[in-house]
Amino acid sequence: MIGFLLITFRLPQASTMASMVDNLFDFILWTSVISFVGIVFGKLLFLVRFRRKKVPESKTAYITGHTAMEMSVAGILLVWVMVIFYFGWVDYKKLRVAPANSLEINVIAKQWLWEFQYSDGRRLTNELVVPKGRPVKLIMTSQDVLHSFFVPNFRVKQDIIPNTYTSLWFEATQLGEHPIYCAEYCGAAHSGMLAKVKVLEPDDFEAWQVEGSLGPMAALDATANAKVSPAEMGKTLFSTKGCNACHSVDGKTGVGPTFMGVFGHQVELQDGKKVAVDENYVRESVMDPQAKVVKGFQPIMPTFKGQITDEEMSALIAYIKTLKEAVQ
Ligand code: HEC
Ligand SMILES: [Cu+2]
Repeated sequence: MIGFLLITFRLPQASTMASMVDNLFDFILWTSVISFVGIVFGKLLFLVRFRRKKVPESKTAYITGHTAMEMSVAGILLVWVMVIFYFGWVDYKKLRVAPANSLEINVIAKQWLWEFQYSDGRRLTNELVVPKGRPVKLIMTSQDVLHSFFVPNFRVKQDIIPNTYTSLWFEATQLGEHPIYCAEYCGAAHSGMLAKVKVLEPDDFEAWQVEGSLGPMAALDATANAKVSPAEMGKTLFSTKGCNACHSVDGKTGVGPTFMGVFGHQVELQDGKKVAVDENYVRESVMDPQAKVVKGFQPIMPTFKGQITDEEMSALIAYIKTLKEAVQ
């Protein structure tokens, strides 16, 4: 039986999400199996019990309906669906909201490979190294088409969309290597868009960070060897791209708002609406400045569309993030 196969060939539960997702899956599977068996069994029973006989005993009563029975069937189904909904909702919230102390890693997906960028400037291709027992938040974008980041052993999956950031988090519980797949058809070599997550003990992870192994592909990349962190690169861009003409980083208001302490907070717009300053908001503010204009400022910021690459954008965001601790 399918259920039996699914239980027998279960993938390793290698993250804190895994058992949560599996439990809900099992609940849906087994309640469905039970009701399927019940329905088939009932049908067979009725088939035999009410078959046409040579000598009719008596005519079956003409039944037009049975309110109590109909309501109770509807009621049971409603409760069943609501239980699924409730656990789906609780799990979904856990899956969506990364803990505040997460280790942040940028992910760039492209035809047909994965690039992982750490806050210290380290980059890896097709290999993601993470510590065990610590939440990891991936901030992901695509350089070309739709992709989807999928780690079956962790039971996590998230679409990756060009020109916008999506995120995903997990906490690995099993050491070793776990495969990463692209789960959104993205062209000829989609099926070859493979990578792995390498989970290390926290101590080994720290040692790895210090030792500076850059991965097999990174050696080919001159900028990777330089190990400039995204935040440092962003700081440079902040003046080379001319952001500093209008924005300060020390709290002073200029032509534009200061960047000190804005990231992760709410900002009020001209129309009175409030928005959270996150990766997508910053990106939009730079690429399409007039889409959301901050209250008290003129809509005079020029667009930087076509002048800032995805990588530079992520670097600017990383830099703006570092300015958030300065206030409070
Ligand atoms: C000519 C001046 C000017 C330049 C140059 C400029 N900006 Fe702006 N920027 C503004 C103004 C004015 C606003 C506020 C009005 C608005 O939201 O459009 C703003 C708003 C923003 C916001 C939203 C801030 C908030 O507090 O919500 C971000 C993010 C931003 N700019 C990023 C940048 C970056 C990054 C650069 C450099 C690549 C840059 N800006 C260059 C004038 C400028
Ligand atoms: Cu892909």
